[in-house]
Amino acid sequence: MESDGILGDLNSDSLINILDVIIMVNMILGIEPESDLADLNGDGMVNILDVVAEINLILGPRVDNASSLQLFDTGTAIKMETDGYVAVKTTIQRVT
Ligand SMILES: [Ca+2]
Ligand SMILES: [Ca+2]
Repeated sequence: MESDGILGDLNSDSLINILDVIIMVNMILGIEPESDLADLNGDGMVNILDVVAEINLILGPRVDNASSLQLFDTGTAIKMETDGYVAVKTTIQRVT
Protein backbone atom coordinates (compact mmCIF):
# COMPACT_ATOMS: atom_id res chain seq x y z
CA MET A 1 0.00 0.00 0.00
CA GLU A 2 1.13 3.56 -0.70
CA SER A 3 0.42 6.66 1.33
CA ASP A 4 1.77 9.60 -0.70
CA GLY A 5 -0.77 11.74 -2.53
CA ILE A 6 -4.26 13.11 -2.05
CA LEU A 7 -6.73 10.92 -0.20
CA GLY A 8 -9.22 9.69 -2.80
CA ASP A 9 -7.10 10.69 -5.82
CA LEU A 10 -6.32 7.18 -7.00
CA ASN A 11 -4.95 8.01 -10.47
CA SER A 12 -2.74 10.85 -9.11
CA ASP A 13 -4.08 13.55 -11.45
CA SER A 14 -4.76 15.94 -8.52
CA LEU A 15 -8.52 15.65 -9.13
CA ILE A 16 -11.13 13.52 -7.45
CA ASN A 17 -13.69 12.41 -10.00
CA ILE A 18 -15.47 9.41 -11.49
CA LEU A 19 -12.17 7.95 -12.71
CA ASP A 20 -11.09 7.57 -9.10
CA VAL A 21 -14.42 5.91 -8.27
CA ILE A 22 -13.81 3.38 -11.06
CA ILE A 23 -10.34 2.63 -9.75
CA MET A 24 -11.75 2.23 -6.23
CA VAL A 25 -14.36 -0.23 -7.47
CA ASN A 26 -11.60 -2.13 -9.30
CA MET A 27 -9.65 -2.29 -6.01
CA ILE A 28 -12.69 -3.75 -4.27
CA LEU A 29 -13.09 -6.29 -7.06
CA GLY A 30 -9.40 -7.22 -6.81
CA ILE A 31 -8.62 -5.99 -10.30
CA GLU A 32 -6.20 -3.34 -9.04
CA PRO A 33 -4.01 -3.39 -5.91
CA GLU A 34 -5.46 -1.52 -2.94
CA SER A 35 -4.05 1.84 -1.89
CA ASP A 36 -4.17 3.64 1.46
CA LEU A 37 -5.47 6.60 -0.54
CA ALA A 38 -8.68 4.67 -1.22
CA ASP A 39 -9.46 4.12 2.45
CA LEU A 40 -11.40 7.35 2.88
CA ASN A 41 -13.02 6.47 6.18
CA GLY A 42 -9.74 5.16 7.61
CA ASP A 43 -11.08 1.81 8.79
CA GLY A 44 -8.17 -0.10 7.25
CA MET A 45 -10.08 -1.61 4.32
CA VAL A 46 -11.47 -0.48 0.99
CA ASN A 47 -15.14 -1.24 0.50
CA ILE A 48 -18.48 0.26 -0.54
CA LEU A 49 -18.37 2.77 2.33
CA ASP A 50 -15.28 4.33 0.76
CA VAL A 51 -17.05 4.45 -2.62
CA VAL A 52 -19.94 6.32 -1.00
CA ALA A 53 -17.49 8.72 0.69
CA GLU A 54 -15.69 9.26 -2.63
CA ILE A 55 -18.95 10.05 -4.43
CA ASN A 56 -19.93 12.44 -1.64
CA LEU A 57 -16.56 14.17 -2.07
CA ILE A 58 -17.28 14.58 -5.78
CA LEU A 59 -20.84 15.81 -5.27
CA GLY A 60 -19.81 18.20 -2.52
CA PRO A 61 -21.85 19.19 0.52
CA ARG A 62 -25.60 18.83 0.38
CA VAL A 63 -27.33 22.00 -0.69
CA ASP A 64 -30.80 20.82 0.15
CA ASN A 65 -30.68 21.19 3.92
CA ALA A 66 -33.93 22.37 5.49
CA SER A 67 -34.57 26.08 5.75
CA SER A 68 -37.69 25.62 7.88
CA LEU A 69 -38.99 23.08 10.36
CA GLN A 70 -42.33 22.78 12.13
CA LEU A 71 -43.21 20.43 14.99
CA PHE A 72 -46.80 19.29 15.57
CA ASP A 73 -48.20 17.55 18.64
CA THR A 74 -50.81 15.12 17.30
CA GLY A 75 -51.79 13.97 20.78
CA THR A 76 -50.15 10.58 20.30
CA ALA A 77 -46.96 11.63 18.55
CA ILE A 78 -44.77 14.56 17.65
CA LYS A 79 -44.82 15.13 13.91
CA MET A 80 -42.12 17.08 12.09
CA GLU A 81 -42.40 18.76 8.72
CA THR A 82 -39.40 20.23 6.91
CA ASP A 83 -38.52 21.38 3.43
CA GLY A 84 -35.20 19.50 3.33
CA TYR A 85 -32.71 17.41 5.26
CA VAL A 86 -32.34 17.88 9.01
CA ALA A 87 -30.18 16.17 11.61
CA VAL A 88 -32.12 15.15 14.70
CA LYS A 89 -30.67 14.37 18.08
CA THR A 90 -33.19 12.89 20.50
CA THR A 91 -32.99 12.59 24.25
CA ILE A 92 -35.59 10.44 26.01
CA GLN A 93 -35.98 11.25 29.67
CA ARG A 94 -38.25 9.59 32.17
CA VAL A 95 -40.35 12.04 34.19
CA THR A 96 -41.03 10.87 37.73
CA1 LIG B 1 -7.89 11.46 -9.68
CA1 LIG C 1 -12.44 2.16 4.35
